[in-house]
Amino acid sequence: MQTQVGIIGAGPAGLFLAHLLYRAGIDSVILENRSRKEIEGTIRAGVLEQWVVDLMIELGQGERLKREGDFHNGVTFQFSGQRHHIAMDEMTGGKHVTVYAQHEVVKDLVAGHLAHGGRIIFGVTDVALHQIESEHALITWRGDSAEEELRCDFIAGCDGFHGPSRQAIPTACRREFQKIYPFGWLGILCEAPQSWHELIYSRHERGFALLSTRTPEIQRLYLQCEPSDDIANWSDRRIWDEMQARFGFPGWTLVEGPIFQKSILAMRSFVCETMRHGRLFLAGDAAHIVPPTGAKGLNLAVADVLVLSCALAAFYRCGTHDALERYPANCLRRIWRGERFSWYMTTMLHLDPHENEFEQRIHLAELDYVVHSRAALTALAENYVGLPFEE
Ligand code: RFL
Ligand code: PHB
Repeated sequence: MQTQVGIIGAGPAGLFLAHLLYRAGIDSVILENRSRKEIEGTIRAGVLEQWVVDLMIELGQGERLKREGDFHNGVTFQFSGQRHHIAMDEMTGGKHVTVYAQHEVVKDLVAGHLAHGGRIIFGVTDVALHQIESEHALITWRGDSAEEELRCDFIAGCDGFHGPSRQAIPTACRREFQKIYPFGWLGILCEAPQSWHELIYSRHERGFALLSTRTPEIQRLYLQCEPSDDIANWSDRRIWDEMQARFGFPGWTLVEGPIFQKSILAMRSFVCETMRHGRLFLAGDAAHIVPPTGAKGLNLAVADVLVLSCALAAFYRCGTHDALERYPANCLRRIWRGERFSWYMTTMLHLDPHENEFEQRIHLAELDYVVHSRAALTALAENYVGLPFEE
C-alpha cells in the first residue's frame, strides 16, 4: 500500500489532519489500533476553542455541532463561599465556550472522511515505523493475520501519549520536559438535567471540583482526588456527598442522578520539543500533554495539525522543505502558552497537599484578583476561548 502521508492514530489530531490534507488534495491513510466503535465511545474532552468550532464548520463537518453543541457565554468560578460569572464573550469580542464531546467530534470526522473516500484502517496491531531518516518512510502493521506495509513520503505520529511514534525518535535526540501533579481527577457521567447554565470551576477546602455537561440529559462532573486512588473506594453515595460539599451554595441544588461511568486519571504536563525527526512529524498528545483544567489538549492537537497541513501543502506545491523544518518552532510557541495556561488554572484551582497555608492563601488571592480585575479577566478569557491563531 502506498500514500503521500501515513497517519498513525484516528484521534482528533489524525482525523483533523486527514480532512485538512484532503482539502489540500493530498492523499493519506490512517492506521488506528482500536475499533471504530471503541474510538467513537471513548469519553474525554468537552470544551472546544472558538476557532476549532469554526474549522469544523469550514471543513463541512459542523452540521451536528451547530445543532447539538452547547454554547455558553462564560463560566462560573466558585471559591470562599462565592460564585463569580466570567463573561468570556464580553472579554473576547463575542467568542463562546462550546461544549461538544470529543467522541462526537470523532464520530463526525470519521463519517465525513469515509464519505469522501478517505482510508481509515481500524483494529491494526504491531504498528512499527521504519526508515524515518530516509526519503522512503515505511509503516508496518498486522491486520487480520498477515504483516502489511504502507510506503509514504511522510509519517504523522498522531497516536497519543502512549503510541509508538515518539518512541521511534532515538532517545538521545529527544528533548523532553515534564511535571507530575500530586493529584488526579475522578470523572463521572450521570443521567441528570443540567444544574447550572454554565461550567462551574470550584476551589474548595476539600479540593477542586468541576461541573460540566454533555447533553441536556447527561452531565459530566469531576472531583480532585489522590492520583493513585482506586475507583472501587468511591461508592456513588460517597461521590455525590463530596460533590455536594464542594459545589454547595445557598439556594441552589446540585441535581443527582444515576452514575453510569466513573474513572480516575492522573495529571501531568509534558512536552517533547523534538516534534520532527527526518520524515516523522509528531502532533497532539504524542508530543505534549496538559492537565485538563484549562481544557486545552484537544485544541492544541488541532493547532499542530493545522500548521502541519500547511507545511505539507507548501512541500507538495513548491517542493520546499522550509515550512516542514519550521514545523516544531511554529507549533511550540502556542504549545508552551497552552502548557502555561493549563498549569496556571491547575495550580490556582487545586489544593496541593504539599503546599502550606501561605501558598494556599496566594491561590485565593489570585482568584480574587482574576474575578475583580478587568485586565486579569481579559487575559484568562482570551486563553480559555483560544489565543489568536498565528501561522
Ligand atoms: P488521542 O485522542 O489520544 O488519539 C490517539 C489515537 O491513536 C491511537 N493509537 C494507535 N493507533 C495505531 N497504533 C498504535 N500503536 C496506537 N496507539 C495509539 C489511539 O487509539 C487513539 O485513537 O490523541 P490526539 O489525537 O492527539 O488528541 C488529544 C486529545 O485526545 C486530548 O488532548 C484531550 O482529550 C484532552 N482533554 C481536553 N482537551 C480539550 O481541548 N478540551 C477539554 O475539555 C479536554 N478535557 C481532556 C479533557 C482529556 C481528559 N482525559 C481523559 C485525559 C478531559 C479529560 C478527562
Ligand atoms: C469536560 O467537560 O470534560 C471538561 C470541561 C472543562 C475542562 C475539562 C474538561 O476544563
